[in-house]
Order: sequence, then C-alpha cells, then structure tokens
Amino acid sequence: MAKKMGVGLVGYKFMGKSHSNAYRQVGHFFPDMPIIPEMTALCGRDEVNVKQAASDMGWKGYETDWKKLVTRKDIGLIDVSTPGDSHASIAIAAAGEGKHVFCEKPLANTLTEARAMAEAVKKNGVVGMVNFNYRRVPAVQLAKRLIQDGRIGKIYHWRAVYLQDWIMDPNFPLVWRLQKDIAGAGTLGDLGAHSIDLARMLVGEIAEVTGMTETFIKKRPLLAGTTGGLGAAASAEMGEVTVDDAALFMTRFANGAVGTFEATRFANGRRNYNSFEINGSKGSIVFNLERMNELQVLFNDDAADVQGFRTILVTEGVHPYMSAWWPAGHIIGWEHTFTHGVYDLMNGIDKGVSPEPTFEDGVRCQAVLDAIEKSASSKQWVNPEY
Ligand code: SOE
Repeated sequence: MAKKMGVGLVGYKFMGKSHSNAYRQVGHFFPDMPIIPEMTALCGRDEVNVKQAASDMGWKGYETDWKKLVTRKDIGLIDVSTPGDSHASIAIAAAGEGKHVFCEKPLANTLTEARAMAEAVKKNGVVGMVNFNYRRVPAVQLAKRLIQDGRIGKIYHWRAVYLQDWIMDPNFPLVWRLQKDIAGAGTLGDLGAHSIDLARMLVGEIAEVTGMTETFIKKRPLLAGTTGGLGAAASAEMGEVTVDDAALFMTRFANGAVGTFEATRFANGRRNYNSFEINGSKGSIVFNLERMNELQVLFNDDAADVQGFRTILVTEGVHPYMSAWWPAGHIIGWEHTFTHGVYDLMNGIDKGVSPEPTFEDGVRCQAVLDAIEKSASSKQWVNPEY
C-alpha cells in the first residue's frame, strides 16, 4: 500500500488550478506512486474565494494564512504557486518546518532570495523542486536522450524562441506580471527562464551572456477590481509598467556551444509559442510546444536519398511517462507536464532526493537572469555568478 502525504497549496489562480489538477490525477494514472499526495488544504488570502476554489478543485480544507499552513502537522509538502514576491518567505518557512517544497518558476525574484531558498532546503534536509514544467514534455525528454546518447553529436547551436501576445493591446491593464516588485522581471523571468532552464538541461551550463530588454508600452490602465490574471479588466487610471515586454540575449555555453534566445509578449498571433532548435555535428532537433507531442529530428547518418527532418510522434509507451496514459497515437496536453512533475516529486520525496530541476538548478537559472539584466544595463558581456 502506498503511503500518503498531505499537501498544502498556496495560490489558487492559474498555476494553483493546474497544480490541483495534477494532484487529483496523478494517483489514478501512475499506479506505482510510492506516496499518494492528499489534497489537504488550499491557501489564499480571500476567505470567500479560497473556500470556493478549494471546493471546486477537490481540496479537503482551506487556510487564509500561509504561516499557519506551513505549521500544520497533517501536511508534509508545501506547494508555492504564488507570484514571485512571496516565493522566498513561504519556501524558507516551510523548509524550516521540515516540509518538502514544490515551487513555481522562476525560483525567486532575485538571486539573493534564490540562494537563501536553496540553503533553507539543504539545511533542513527536505526535498525542493522548481516547476519548470516543460522539462516534463515527453518530446523534450526524447531530445535529452538523443543528445545524451550522442545521436546529434557535438552541439554547436541552441536557438530558443518563446513568444506570446497577450499584452499587445495598450489598454490591457497593469496586472501583477507587469510589476517588478511582484513579478521580479517581465518576459525575461516569465518566459526566458523556461528557455534558460531547457538550455541548461539539454546543452549545458551557461558561461557568459549579453542581452537587451525593451518595454514597448510604458504606462497602462490600472486594474479594475482584484482579478489580475491573463484576462483582466482595465480601469481609467494609469500606472507605470516596471518590467520588460521583450528580452533578447545571446549566450556562450561552457562546452563551446553558442545560444540565441528571444522572449516576448508582443509577437502578434503567437499565443504560447515555446520552441527551440539544436544543431549538432551529427544532426539537429526541433521542438515547438504548439506541436508538443512531436519532435523533429535530422540525422546525418541517414542515407543521402532519404535525408531530411523526420517528425516523431512521441506517444509510444517507450517514452517517459507515456505508458501511464493512452494507447500510442493518443496525444497528451499541457496539463500533463504538471502531473508528470508531481509524479517525479513524490518519487523524490520517497527516496529523499530532490528531483531536477532542484532549487540549485533554480539558483543557476536565476544567476543567468541576473546576468542578462546586468548586461542589458551595462551593454557588456556578463558571467553569471553561480
Ligand atoms: C504566462 O506568460 C505563462 O502562463 C507563464 O507564466 C508560464 O510559465 C508559461 O508556461 C505559459 O505562460
């Protein structure tokens, strides 16, 4: 019989909903789970809303103060799905109470906070994992295996493009993601961080960066009401946008590969276009989240008359996580990446080992973000401070 562990989730909007779905599903699809997460309590400041969300999403109870949540004896795992400004305080307090911590990306709003979080997890001997969920797309895992097996040879190029368009309307209001004191950074931390994490996993450590950021719309209407998600309503008053709308940067990897990255919320028509291309001495790999069940690959050792990019439908049971779902050819979606994350997390907790991306990975990503911001203001190449 699998053991059980109570979960306390802080945050119940977009990310809270996707994490709740993962906790609900995981035990039903992964029968070999060593520890089943129990949806013990959902936490949010507004009692009426959090109570409703807890009942809608299948939580047994709720709390309105995360400080109380982290001390509860029936909870072993704290899930931090709040905006970045509260990640550090919640995660550090939870680790101090001996709770394992699952934290939304990027790990923190600053490198100093990220380091303190990694230190807290280490010092208290608990498991810490950052939810860079795109690592857990089976096609991305296939890319990783092909690289590890040497199938594309020595990597020369990494090319990442992460494009969205949800704030292009100048009248779209000043939601929390556009405020530095809450979000830490704009497109750079929200989207660029995903690409940096994937680049670190697939290519290797980033040694040097140079970058630029741009804020196209500098003032926006303040929010009408309190709902500040991706579909928020505007008031008549204006406020200042304090984060970047777009970030472009180049990197040198420690292994000699070079990388280019583009992250923007101003790519008209691109809703959530997260893609990368890797070119190596023996082949190439292309991934695009909008076709997330597919991986395009080219191998130089294919016969000359059939050489070209092939598209692999990554739905066979031989691929990570896929045997838990449907027969081959029956595709999975964005929400499955969260379920896979929770599956790996519970296995990690069982073994007492933090699954990747660990808080240390989170710190390294944060160091790259920090270096890009420094480079954007100094207009120089900068080495991340690992
Ligand atoms: C909004 O830009 C957002 O939801 C990000 O915060 C997520 O990390 C990304 O996966 C999708 O877009």
